[in-house]
Amino acid sequence: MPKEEKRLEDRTRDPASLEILDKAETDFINTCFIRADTQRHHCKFGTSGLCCRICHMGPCSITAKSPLGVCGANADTIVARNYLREVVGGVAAHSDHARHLVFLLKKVAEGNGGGYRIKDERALRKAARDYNIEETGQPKAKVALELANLFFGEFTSQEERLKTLNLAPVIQQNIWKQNNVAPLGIDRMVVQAMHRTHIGVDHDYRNLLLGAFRTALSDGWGGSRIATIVSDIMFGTPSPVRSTANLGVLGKNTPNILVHGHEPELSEMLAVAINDPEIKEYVKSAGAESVTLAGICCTANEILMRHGIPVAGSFLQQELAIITGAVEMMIVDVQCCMASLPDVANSYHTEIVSTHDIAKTIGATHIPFDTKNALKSAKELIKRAINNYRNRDPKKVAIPSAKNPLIGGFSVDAIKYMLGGSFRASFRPLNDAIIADRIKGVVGIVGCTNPNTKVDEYTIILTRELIKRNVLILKTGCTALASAKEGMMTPETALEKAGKGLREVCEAVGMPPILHMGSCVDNTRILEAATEIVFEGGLGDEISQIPAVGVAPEWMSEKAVAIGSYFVASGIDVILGNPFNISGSENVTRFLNKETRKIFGASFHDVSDPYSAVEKIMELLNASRKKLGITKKLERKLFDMDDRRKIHV
Ligand code: SF4
Ligand code: MSK
Repeated sequence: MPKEEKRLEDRTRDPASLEILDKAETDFINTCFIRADTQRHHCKFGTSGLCCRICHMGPCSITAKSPLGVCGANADTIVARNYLREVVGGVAAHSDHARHLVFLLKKVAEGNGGGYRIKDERALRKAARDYNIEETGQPKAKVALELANLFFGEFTSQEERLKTLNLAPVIQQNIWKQNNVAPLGIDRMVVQAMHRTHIGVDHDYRNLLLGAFRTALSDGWGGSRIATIVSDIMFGTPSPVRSTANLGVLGKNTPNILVHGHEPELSEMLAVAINDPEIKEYVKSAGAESVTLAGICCTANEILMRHGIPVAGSFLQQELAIITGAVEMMIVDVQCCMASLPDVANSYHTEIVSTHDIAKTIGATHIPFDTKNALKSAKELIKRAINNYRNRDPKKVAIPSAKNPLIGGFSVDAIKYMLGGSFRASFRPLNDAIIADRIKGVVGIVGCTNPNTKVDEYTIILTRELIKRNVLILKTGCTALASAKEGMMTPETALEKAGKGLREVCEAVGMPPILHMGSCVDNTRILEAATEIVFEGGLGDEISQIPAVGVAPEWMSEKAVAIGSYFVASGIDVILGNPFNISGSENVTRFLNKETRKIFGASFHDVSDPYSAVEKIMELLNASRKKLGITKKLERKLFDMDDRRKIHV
């Protein structure tokens, strides 16, 4: 073991991952964990944000002896520009994902949707009403076309602010207008951000950072929100569903197909195709009873939320899944799919199939996904994977036994139904429980996993300690999968660990204290939930007043930078388990970690240890509670059917 290498048990707390990391050593496979060791001495100019590669007079790096770049840019400008460019990367990824879905909605509305249909007409009509589109008595195709065209306008709008901003509380909208951060069209924001960070344009760090918040808002109240809305219309609004998570979901005696990435079009069709009689017959001819379809990363979250398809693992398990030797095919699309996958697959029989023309990797088989013939394409991919089953080498197979049951599928609609009942869906019982101090507040724990820290550790400790302290947890992305793998997403297990007040509320409404709300694009469901709490009343008139905090414990991607930024700009404090690359500028650090509080009512907080994060979160929640004057515990009052009937909706 090289001197720099971490001990196995310091890499991750997940037993399945540990088992396969051990196998990786035996099989001589280079994984991201080993590469993280060799890359550990990160360049300090990079980590402090002080490296500028924006023009070819440089690259310039700022030091005490050379405090200015060739063009005269100082540390503040360079750090702020780099931060804004990270936000742009995240916004572009989420929003392009949204654009692809809007194209699909349009095709379906025009009758060219291949095998796709509008699965949730209720969601379509609600979205139409939210955007002031007349839907009563109108055929759904007409409504869908009008909505798709409106959404295209959200990308291209040159002078008008995003219509999606109107879904936020009015005070939030006013704050954005007053500070000139209400975004215009998403594409315009992305282009403008790239323009203002070109050499010789915007040098004022405050202006650049406000530009970053504006661009991020075009994701949180633009691209990502649109992606979630359209996914729910096309594929169904999630409702609670049982599933299982971790590498143990892989079948020992079945061909295993993993879907990995983000966009749900293909995975949705694979989830349908897997049950097609033709596939059932085909797999028998290969000597197996059935095919196992499972997900990795956020595609896992998408098909878990709507179909209960099992989760094989989170971001850092993508290579490990292949090393089990039991994966016939891994189908990838966009975002978070490692460049190393074909190299790892080379040592086994796994075929890596890329499906998106903007996302190719040398060594992967590229089979563009044809949405016009989606079912046929999906079936062909499954058959190809089944054909590869005969190449599995039993001597190379080791599937960990670890897997745990979970409940996913908590869209805002689903939470409303759980709280208020089918006929009086409402957030009222939640607001009342917060007011009565049975629930201290709501915390969104989101984001990725990162091999620079012990995987899942921060997330699990934080979640466990917060539910003990009566905090309701909303989760998305790979942090949701961390809890799922740990077995904390079943009502029973989690309820045993929750504090008395939270447990009483959850038992009364039949809801777990940790709610899986979807993929990283679905972080907007957390904003939607915060907005519902405001609209329900009694906990402030704007998002920054409600006792709510966001946490990105083990984040790694540019999308996380965009998400954190739109949370703060929406009035939600954000705890970062690992800091942004901004330490090279005191001014930028102060602005993001303090001064935004005066603008948005929220800021970032760097807290590298989960126990300190718990303290910080409780301090923030209690401060909000104090401001609202809700510090006293009220008598326990459980909502029965009579109470639910009285709820005003
Ligand atoms: Fe250097 Fe300025 Fe060019 Fe950046 S933009 S590389 S600081 S000269
Ligand atoms: S997949 S962005 S590692 S959450 Fe959305 Fe997971 Fe983070 Fe990718």
